[in-house]
Amino acid sequence: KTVAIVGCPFGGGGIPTKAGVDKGPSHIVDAGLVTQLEELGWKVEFDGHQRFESLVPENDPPIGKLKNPRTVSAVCESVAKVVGGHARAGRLPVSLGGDHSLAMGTISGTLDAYPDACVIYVDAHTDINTVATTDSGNMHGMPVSFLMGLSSGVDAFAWLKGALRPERMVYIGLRDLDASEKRILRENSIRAFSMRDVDRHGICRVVGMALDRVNPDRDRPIHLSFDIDALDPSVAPSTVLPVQGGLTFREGHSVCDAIHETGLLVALDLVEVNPSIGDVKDVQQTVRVACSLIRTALGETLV
Ligand code: DIR
Ligand code: MN
Ligand code: MN
Ligand code: MN
Repeated sequence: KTVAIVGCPFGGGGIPTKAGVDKGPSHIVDAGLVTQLEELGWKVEFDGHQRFESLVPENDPPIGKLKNPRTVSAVCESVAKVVGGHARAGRLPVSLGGDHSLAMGTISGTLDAYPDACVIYVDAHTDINTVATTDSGNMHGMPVSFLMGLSSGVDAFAWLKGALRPERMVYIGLRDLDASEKRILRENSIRAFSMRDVDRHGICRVVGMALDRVNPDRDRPIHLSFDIDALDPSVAPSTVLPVQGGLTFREGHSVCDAIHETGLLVALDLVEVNPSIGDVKDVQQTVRVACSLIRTALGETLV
């Protein structure tokens, strides 16, 4: 029962004018995450955050619209090796971001170790724009397309296998999609539970339906990729792209709780905490919620 904290201080896939997301991991660890998880009975492995400086090319001009493509690729390849290594050794990697382009690394690592794993992606956004459809060129809006092999032909990402099958991944919390992304979901029959589904059915039924889709026999390992912006901005204000109408504090925790209850969680991401957004109280609140979600996914109960 060992957790490995993989701190990923990286914002190269984020919105250039909203720097600071690379400071998320240090804030989350400094808030006491290691001790909190030890108190839950986990053995916690953490020997400092990942260091990406040496991987970053001196010159990284756009490829098509993609911003910082070689940097994002090199960082994610390195993260994939680290996460995959922990998973193969039987440790549960908890990756802290950083922007969500990191999911190309974390989910690749999980799939290397557990080829039959499924992914629960909790986010306000689908992050599934392709090389052809991205408007912004920011790669935090694209990781899922690369993981599914929908963005092929970029040499810099040759290492990425594109092995994630559409029926093995499901979204919860969506409310801010590009038209191109809605089309990609339809064309690939990707199951997506938006905030409208949460309104109608309640979060517990939504998580149940999501699991029925990706894990009908409840026998597949689960990778939970949690973007803090899935939560309402009133709950988690310090994030890169806050969108109104998100999950409440309890709904966010219910997702984590239900996933923990399956006993199938093998990897967790908590990304997009940006300590440069909002005032000191906003940052404190967001970091506290992030730690609390992680604890719940790892078995903390209320009573
Ligand atoms: C937009 C925003 N769909 C894009 N995506 C974001 O840039 O591709 N994802 N913010 O997190
Ligand atoms: Mn995201
Ligand atoms: Mn998001
Ligand atoms: Mn994002």
